[in-house]
Amino acid sequence: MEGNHEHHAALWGYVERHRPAIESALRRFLPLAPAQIETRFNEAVEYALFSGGKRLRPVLTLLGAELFGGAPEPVLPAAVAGEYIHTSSLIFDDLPCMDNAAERRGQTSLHEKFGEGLAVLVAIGFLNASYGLVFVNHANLPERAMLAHAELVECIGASGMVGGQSVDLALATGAAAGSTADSESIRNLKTSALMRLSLRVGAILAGASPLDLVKLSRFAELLGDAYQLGDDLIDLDEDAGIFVSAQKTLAGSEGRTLAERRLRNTIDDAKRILIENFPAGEARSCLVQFADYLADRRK
Ligand code: GRG
Repeated sequence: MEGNHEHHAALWGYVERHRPAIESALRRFLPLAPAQIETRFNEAVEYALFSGGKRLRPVLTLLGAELFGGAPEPVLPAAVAGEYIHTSSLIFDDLPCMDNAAERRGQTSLHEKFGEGLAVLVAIGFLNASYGLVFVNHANLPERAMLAHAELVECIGASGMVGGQSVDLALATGAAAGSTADSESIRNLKTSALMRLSLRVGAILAGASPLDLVKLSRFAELLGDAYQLGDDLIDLDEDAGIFVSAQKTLAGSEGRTLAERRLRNTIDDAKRILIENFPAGEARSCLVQFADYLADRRK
């Protein structure tokens, strides 16, 4: 990521400029238990949230608002919701009953450090804290806030992240039907659903039209696809030489060159949607660079 900074100057400038406000909003709405509850819950909440996340989802919400002429400050609480949902999903995903990961962001995973029970409670705490955040600062725009809230609920649910994770779970245990496992849109559901939500919530609160929102969704879905294709390429790098393992990923089965070309095409399609539909300006430039960043990133 560091090496790409100069190519994505507008985006990283934007991220750096808004990072202090994002971090303080993340702290402001932290789901902390009252002081008389003397467990390690609050320590675990802090450990889960302040462990080096890039805060891409909050940035998408701010950009979603700015793309439609909205100011970033009023949507900061809604931006926080995306990061809380993300944090919650990572905690769930790392559990032994899911992906069983001992590490996250180069550190001991939450359940390894604090125990599975507490990890589940912290994940639910973050999820619960996210639901109301789209209403903060928008009491005077209840229709927009209610629409944003409905999208948030749907994003987490059976047709979004929870359903998407059930596919991954089935794949891991070998229980998925072939057609489900191969469908790329299903495969990307959990990643693209939250990117789409983060962007759209900002746009909805800033007053974007239904047609604008459709275009934005298409852009976000392509971003999710690009993220997944990038992950597959990273896995290929890591698995180089281990044929069987590489074969399990889409990139492995189709070949590296094909995967690279598909990633390129996906990013080009995503950028074209932005340029053909939305006015030039800082927000659009940042989103274009966001797409480029996903195409270039390597672990
Ligand atoms: C109920 C919210 C909820 C989820 C349950 C477990 C689950 C369903 C979904 C898992 C979702 C998951 C782990 C998706 C992959 C997410 C992903 C793309 C992570 C990497 O995101 P970055 O690069 O990470 O933004 P940082 O570390 O920067 O935050």
